[in-house]
Amino acid sequence: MTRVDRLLTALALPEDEAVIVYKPANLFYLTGFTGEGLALVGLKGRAVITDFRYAEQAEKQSPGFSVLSVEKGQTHEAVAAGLCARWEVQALRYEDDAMTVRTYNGARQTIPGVDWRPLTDDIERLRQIKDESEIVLIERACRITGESLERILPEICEGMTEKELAVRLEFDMLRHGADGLAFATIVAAGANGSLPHAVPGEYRIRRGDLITMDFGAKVGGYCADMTRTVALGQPSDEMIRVYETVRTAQRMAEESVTAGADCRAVDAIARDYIDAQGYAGRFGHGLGHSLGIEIHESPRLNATAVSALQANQLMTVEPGVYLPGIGGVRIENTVLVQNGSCRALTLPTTDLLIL
Ligand SMILES: [Mn+2]
Repeated sequence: MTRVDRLLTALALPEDEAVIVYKPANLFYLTGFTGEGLALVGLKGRAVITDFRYAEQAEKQSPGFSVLSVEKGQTHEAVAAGLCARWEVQALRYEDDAMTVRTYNGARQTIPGVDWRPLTDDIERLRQIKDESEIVLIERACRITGESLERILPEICEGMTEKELAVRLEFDMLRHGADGLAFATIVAAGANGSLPHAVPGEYRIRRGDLITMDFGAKVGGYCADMTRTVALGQPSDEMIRVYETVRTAQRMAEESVTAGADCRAVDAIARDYIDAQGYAGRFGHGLGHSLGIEIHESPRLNATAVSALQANQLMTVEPGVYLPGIGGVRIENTVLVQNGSCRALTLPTTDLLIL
């Protein structure tokens, strides 16, 4: 069963309806196509609509789809309108979270006579459960990410800027099989560590600093996500205590990740522990998120989550403690949810490493 088959089944799509797909991540998931364009799928046909630049690529990447190219001056929606007429489409399901108002208004004019019905998160829900081939790619991305950290750790020295360390991690991942980066690398040293999403800058690492590195490789279109915090020279007793608190919270939460576990309860395990150690309010973000084609996917592990985990979901488990003006610690693994347990795919130790 192809992914499109699974979508059509999940939607119980009638013969006279079709799905129009704009969102790059959904387009890639359903068709394999990585260029610009859109897809139209229904019981009567499957098409990728693109332009001359990507037509040959789409033929290669999207077996089972007819590939249509726009003529000069023609819109993708005009081509879609022709297909809708031929397939006698009465209603189109569309990505109400992704189409801009302008695209939506234009498409309604160009494809007349159809009802527009929001998909909400129907495609994203399918994407939550990874298949074998997706797990292999994420596993590979995580392995490259972890090995890059281990290769670069010995290079970290006093005076190195955050930006230089970030570039070294990125170059190493790309040299060792990553196709790209899953997201913009975070390196935050010393007091900058209190900024969960710090942008690596010109700050020069000093002895006694904790250094938080949050980064990931992308392989075959799939993301890895890992954070480690290490010390250059002996850190303060205060930061060692913060480190051990976060490490214990991370381990406790990760041990609770299993198919059937309540997403909010998993978050609470880490949060309650951190609060009880005297850091209430200093762990100001959710415990984790799913990931795959996109770096942030559903479900989430946080205080408002309502779902339960399922086998073959990928989750991050990433508690942190942030002390403004002093520094911070975050430790993050990407894990594969299984029945009865989970398996960490990011392998470097979470012991405090003092370089
Ligand atoms: Mn993350």
